[in-house]
Amino acid sequence: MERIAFPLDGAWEMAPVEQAVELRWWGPRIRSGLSEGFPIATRKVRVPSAWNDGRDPELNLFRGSCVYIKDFRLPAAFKGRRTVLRFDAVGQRCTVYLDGEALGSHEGGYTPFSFDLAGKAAPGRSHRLVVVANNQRSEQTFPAISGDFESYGGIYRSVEIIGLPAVHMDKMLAIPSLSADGRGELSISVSVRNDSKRRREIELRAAVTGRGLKYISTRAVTVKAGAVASVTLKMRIPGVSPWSPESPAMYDLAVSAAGDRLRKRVGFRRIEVKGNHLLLNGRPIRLRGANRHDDHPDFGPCLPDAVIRRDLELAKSINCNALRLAHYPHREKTYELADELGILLWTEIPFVGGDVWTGDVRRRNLALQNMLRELIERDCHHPSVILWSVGNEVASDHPACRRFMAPLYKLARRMDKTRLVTFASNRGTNEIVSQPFSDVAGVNQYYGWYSASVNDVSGNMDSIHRALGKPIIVSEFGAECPRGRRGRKDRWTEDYQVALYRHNLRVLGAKRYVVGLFPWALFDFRSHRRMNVLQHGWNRKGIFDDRRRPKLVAKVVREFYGRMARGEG
Ligand code: ADA
Repeated sequence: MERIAFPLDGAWEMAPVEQAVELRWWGPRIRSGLSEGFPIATRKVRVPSAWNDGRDPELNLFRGSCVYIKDFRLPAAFKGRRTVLRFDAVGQRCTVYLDGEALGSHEGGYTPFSFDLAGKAAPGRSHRLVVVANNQRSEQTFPAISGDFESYGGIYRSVEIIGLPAVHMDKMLAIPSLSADGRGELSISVSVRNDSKRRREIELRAAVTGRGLKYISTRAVTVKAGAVASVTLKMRIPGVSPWSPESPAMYDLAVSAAGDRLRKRVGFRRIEVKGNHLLLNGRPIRLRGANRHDDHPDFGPCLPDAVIRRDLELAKSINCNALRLAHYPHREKTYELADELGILLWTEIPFVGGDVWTGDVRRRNLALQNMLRELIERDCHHPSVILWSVGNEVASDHPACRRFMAPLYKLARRMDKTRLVTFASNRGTNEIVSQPFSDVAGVNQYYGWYSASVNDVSGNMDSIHRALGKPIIVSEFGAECPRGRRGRKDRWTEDYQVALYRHNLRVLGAKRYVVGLFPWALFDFRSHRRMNVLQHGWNRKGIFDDRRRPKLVAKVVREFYGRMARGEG
């Protein structure tokens, strides 16, 4: 018996409510989804979508809670199955109720989570699902107030109910890499649950196929009635083609247990740091990158697959071989396409700013650990991902911050020994987190934009490198201008952006300890913090504008990265 899915995307009812007051007064009605008599009448929306994606002017600036209501009946095929309600992501935190009863809450707007509906939902009955989503920011949230991008709110990725067979796999982590002798390595850890009333002896089977290869590994597993068995399967596969940006060789992985089957696409590559070098499959590589936000003027954070593909192709068109997915996990399709198109990824959790040594520090650290765990669980099979980043521009010159970040590094390394761990710092030589913890140091610098002169780039980067003693990825540099604004009257012109890029690329590209360049940013992106006369709610540091039209600087990057790719940079 295979697992089945019942999609809950499509038409939902939705109403905005003010978090503090209305949830207290109207709580019981809201939890039950009794929309008649709600403080604000419900409206029809399509899930997935974000309420502040720009399409509804009334809600575009709303930072608060919205209630989503959906009535559904499960099809007969769900009879006798354990059912699980799965959200691909809800921005930014939510509480979920089924038929008036709380199923639980989730914090973090970018990764999947699920609730067990065993004994709570069955075919033949009508059910009411209520989701209260909230997108407010404070110094205690992740991202915090200072985060320079939109906090999208709502059910903006897919929702479904999954019907599981009696024996099924709960969670699967498949981590691929490449051994020094060229074998494909795959570590598969999975929990097998037996919901039946008798003990089951099953065969766990993993098959890797593709490119003329078929490699199968099996393991006998005994699971008592009502119990869960955790199993790890290690495969060492001869004859694989290594994955790389030039040759992104992908394979199909199918893991099955008593009829339940999970599929993923995997690829095999090795990433390491040796001295001042970054090595991909044993050979030095320099990352020709850019920073991308998961954002679009027409779709907010719900970019159609074809638009994501086009974004990645645009990155390749300016000779990028890498992207930093700032500052949170992007839609999973992005990673699938990066695998397929051969783009190396830096991916991170939304630990952006925030006052990390006040309030309930422990609770907030656990919330971040959970975001990191969910990111690694979701994306650890993608060969494109080479760097887990545990944050951006936090107060990493402060001892309390170092203590706060240590568990995040530890968790990433415990879950995945094959990737590098980093974070993006803007604390220059005062940095006390990258030095002890990062495999490669991420450095954000805006010489010539926010600070002093662009001529400071070289000396300052050398000082940072001396202080940290490890290879550096310049994770941000850039200048802002609306596309088409020309001249020399001030810094906000395409001409100034070009000059700043030319200097940074030339100076940083010549430093061999700089193993990656990630200009800020690939595209202009929404940010309501950005309200000066030239911004109107957009951060305009893109190489392309919000509609993906190139600025003059696109040619500068394309030519420089082209030379770098040919080994001339
Ligand atoms: C910071 C931050 C980015 C971006 C950038 C800017 O370095 O990490 O999120 O907002 O500044 O444009 O100022």
